[in-house]
Amino acid sequence: MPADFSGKWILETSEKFEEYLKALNIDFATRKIAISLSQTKVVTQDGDNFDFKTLSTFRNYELAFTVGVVLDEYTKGLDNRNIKSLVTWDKDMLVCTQRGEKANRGWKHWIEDDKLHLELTCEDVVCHQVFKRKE
Ligand code: ECB
Repeated sequence: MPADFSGKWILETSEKFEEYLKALNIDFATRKIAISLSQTKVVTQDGDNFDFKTLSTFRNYELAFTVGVVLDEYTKGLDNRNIKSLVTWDKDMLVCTQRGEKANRGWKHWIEDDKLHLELTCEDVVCHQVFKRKE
């Protein structure tokens, strides 16, 4: 059985998120808003087909993808860049590489002790977020 990421998850801890935003060239004012937000991930999973919604009171972001299929992603409302994203499985971890202007960009998701973990990487910065199940 592959890992099951589906459900509603609420942000519990976030390390180096502002540094990550800086690496993406997000301006000071937007960073200050972004780091103060509560974020909710709503994940729908059907085999290798995923839909990730990242929700907040400020902005929302949605990404639908199939594992193993390269996708043209436009990070609308985030850093507004065009990237080529590819998500693959590494054991029970979802690994996304985001090719574009920014070096070493990507993310990883895994589940540990019923918490959803997310590592967001850009250049030499690694942000680590942990989400707990909502209701
Ligand atoms: C959408 C909630 C956060 C809103 C922050 C608003 C402005 C900040 C500008 C750029 C931020 C860049 C990234 C924000 C970090 C998290 C949002 C989703 C990042 C992402 O790629 O999530 C993946 C993995 O869960 C699925 O799309």
